[in-house]
Amino acid sequence: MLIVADNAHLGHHCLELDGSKLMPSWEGPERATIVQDALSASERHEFLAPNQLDRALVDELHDPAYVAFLETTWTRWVAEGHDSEAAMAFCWPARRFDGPAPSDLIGQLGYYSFAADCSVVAGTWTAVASSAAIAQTAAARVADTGAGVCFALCRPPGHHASVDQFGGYCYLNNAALAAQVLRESGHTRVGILDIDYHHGNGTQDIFYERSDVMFASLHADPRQEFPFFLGHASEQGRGAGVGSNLNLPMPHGTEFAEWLTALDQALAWLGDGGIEALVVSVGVDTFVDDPISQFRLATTDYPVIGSRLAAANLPTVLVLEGGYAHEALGQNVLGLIDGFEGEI
Ligand code: SP5
Ligand code: ZN
Repeated sequence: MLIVADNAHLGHHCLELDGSKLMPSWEGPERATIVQDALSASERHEFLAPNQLDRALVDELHDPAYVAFLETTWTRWVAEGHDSEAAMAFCWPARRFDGPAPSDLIGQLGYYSFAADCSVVAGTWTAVASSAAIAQTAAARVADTGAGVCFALCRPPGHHASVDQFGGYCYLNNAALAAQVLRESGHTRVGILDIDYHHGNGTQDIFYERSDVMFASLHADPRQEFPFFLGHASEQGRGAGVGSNLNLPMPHGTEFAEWLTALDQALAWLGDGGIEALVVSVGVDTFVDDPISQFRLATTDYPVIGSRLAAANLPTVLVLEGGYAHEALGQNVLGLIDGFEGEI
């Protein structure tokens, strides 16, 4: 398979509030290296570097003021004299707070984020821009060259990033950008299938009022799991988007048989919607030994998932999201890709 990847993410290693302690994030640079090593060990895969970021396309989906904020946060943080290694908020516009963006940097950090599981460090913007460019390049390969499938080895991940908020280790929404590239290349309706353990709240937010991009997500029930405040089955879209959003939340402890039934349901729903291309948010944090997740999928399940995705028989962009069990991460991603290519 064609894999779009590069090493510009290496300088992004941020801090995460875990319990009441700031720790190195579960989402670290070694994740992409592990996946890259597993894929390059198998000679069936070819690597391609990303093209330069199409910033105008980013500004179509995200608030341009938010994108400019992300680009300049670290420089502003340093200029203000902070000596800590990560820029983070401590105050967020929670329920009943509804004012405009403040002028103060720490106020803006709260305004433009929704969680304290990630932060902005010196290498964040370079990594975020590269990750988004990887998704755009992978989608352009599928759209322009007729490549049937391409894997975007994105880091940081993207599916929690909304129109104007970062969180959940995500800053720009890579899968949403891939879908928009496919739309603008002439696919009239595109489906996004999100199989990460966590709900893709950001992707849902970006397309919630659109019917030309359908969004289906399999995830841990938000009553039990991050991102907690979005991802319920009752969320079906708004305005023109009503009927174009499908959430299939499942309880902690979900086994593969039940999960696969939900996958087939989501694929059937997207198929009934008449999608012409597919973007998959590929999180492998559904793995039984994932350190922050509570589903029970096995390494042998990922090739089965890959073959189910291939059976949709659509131009497909696979976009890497979560997966934190380092010892199995490479094998799980490789298994999904090999299963997609019929190598099981
Ligand atoms: C892309 C993605 O998978 N983002 C997930 C973000 C989840 N962040 C919150 C994690 C909280 C982990 N707390 C686990 C404590 C285990 N000791
Ligand atoms: Zn996840």
